[in-house]
Amino acid sequence: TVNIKINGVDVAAPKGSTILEAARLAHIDIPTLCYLKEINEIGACRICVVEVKGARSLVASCVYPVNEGMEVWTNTPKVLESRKKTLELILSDHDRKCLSCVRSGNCELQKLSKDFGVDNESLYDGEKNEYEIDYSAAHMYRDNNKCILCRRCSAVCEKIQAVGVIGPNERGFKTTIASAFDMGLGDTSCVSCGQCIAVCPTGAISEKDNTAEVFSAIADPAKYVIVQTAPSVRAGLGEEFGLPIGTNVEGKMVAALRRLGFDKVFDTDLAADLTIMEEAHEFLDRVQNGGKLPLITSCSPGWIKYCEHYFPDMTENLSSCKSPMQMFGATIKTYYAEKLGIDPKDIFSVAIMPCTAKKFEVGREDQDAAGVPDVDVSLTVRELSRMIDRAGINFLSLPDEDFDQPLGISTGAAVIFGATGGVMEAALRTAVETLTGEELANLDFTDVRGIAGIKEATYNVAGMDVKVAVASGLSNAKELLTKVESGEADYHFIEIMGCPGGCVNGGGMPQVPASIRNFTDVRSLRAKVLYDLDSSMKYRKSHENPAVKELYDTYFGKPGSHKAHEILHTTYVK
Ligand code: HC1
Repeated sequence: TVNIKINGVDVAAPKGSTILEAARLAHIDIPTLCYLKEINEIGACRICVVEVKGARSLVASCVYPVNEGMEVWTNTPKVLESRKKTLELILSDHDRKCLSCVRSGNCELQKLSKDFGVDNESLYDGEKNEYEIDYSAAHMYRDNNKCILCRRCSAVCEKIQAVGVIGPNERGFKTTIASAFDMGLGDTSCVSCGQCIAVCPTGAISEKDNTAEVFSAIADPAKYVIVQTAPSVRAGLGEEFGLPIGTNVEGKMVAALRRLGFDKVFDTDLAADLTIMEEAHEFLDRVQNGGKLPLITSCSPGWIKYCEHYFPDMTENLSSCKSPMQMFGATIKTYYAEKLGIDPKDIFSVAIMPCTAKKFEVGREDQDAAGVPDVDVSLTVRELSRMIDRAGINFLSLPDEDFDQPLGISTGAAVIFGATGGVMEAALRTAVETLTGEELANLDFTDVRGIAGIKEATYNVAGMDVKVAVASGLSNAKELLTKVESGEADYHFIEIMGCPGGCVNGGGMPQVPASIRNFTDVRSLRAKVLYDLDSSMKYRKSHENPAVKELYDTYFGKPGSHKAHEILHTTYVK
């Protein structure tokens, strides 16, 4: 360790720590703006400056390493004045329409401005850049008038997602974050993962808001409006209402959706079980009949788009299963429409997702089993919380309610889809029991759990060694697939999720400020909600779901049947 003093207090910090990290050990939060741990450590914004004895000027604590005997002050008048001036300079070229900004109330720039007493936002007003808002992508917009050039978005896009479609253009005062040649984001190979939105400190990047369409559909007496909620939504929505990260709000979520006026509140989890039935069947079929291996999961639309753009030769490895969201939408507009005796055109199908790529996915080709879109609108968790606020629903005081039946019945295998490794574990539970014809003694496939970017395991199933791998975050997917392509690694079955940690860390989940995110394992806290649910559920295997059995018995026939293929499967572009 290294011994230093911060604000006169002795601190022993591990060698190699930065001042910022050492200060945390002394229970002092130094404010940051551009800093994102392990993603954007560039010391550029100068909000985290501190005084160090003997240093000629203030230093950026996020990149400055501690040395034995160092003395640091984090709150001197000089430090406070410097941070305030930095904020005033940022604001001089910033669109300050804060009242109506989508991030009002959870904007990191707004909070710092208040904390540091910025009382004149116009102090350094002068020449200003003005930018057109880029609405070209299906899932989001970028408003450079609110961009503070922190570069968190471009760092996450390039380093974590291996996509790299946005970055700094021009220099000096003219610097902007944009795509190559200032193309619209919709014209690039952006995969719609929304990780840039998750890390943006301001309102410069946000999902396209589709809440008005949903309010209109609910108000339209001619529409039967059905909502489904993804596994991860129950593990994140509470954060929007001030609950701690890792709180399960399934019951209140259902109650809120009912009070918003949806005709039926169903659970995407049921379709996750359906996905397992189809995908496990597809896997066994490919193994037994010499089909293309490894089979790769297809639930995550950001991953699918990445595969199509960056690994086109591997699209044949993708499972032909639609994602659970789309399977659910398709089931609603075929099976359930028939059951209700309603024209599928009169059903409005809404999905609440932790994902922005789902907004893109609803518009993909071959996602319209009944001749109309399987899902009409996909909303992020943030949009749902806006709807709840707008409707005056007091979320925290709601009772816990249950999903509607029968499409609200699900299993533990389904709810863990939201965490990286969950789809693999769910598939293994069903594939192993199908192959061996015996009940598994232990349902927990712990080798594929946890937030490691790449996980591998081998299971002996009915005499065959089944090699599996799991990757989340697209740079991890790239690393894994590069090895598969070169022959360095060979697997039978791979799960890939576009966002690091899986859907619990999706681009549509509540935004966690860097001050918390940098020092908290948000992914594991949210994933724990799902694993706890799994272990407490009555049914823990997809093939035991009574609603799924009923669907096959009365409608689809068998997994992989012609009808199942027509309704529940899809195609990809190369
Ligand atoms: Fe996901 Fe999925 S788990 S993709 O990660 O397969 O978004 O939560 O809804 O479709 O079920 C997301 C989550 C979600 C689908 C399921």
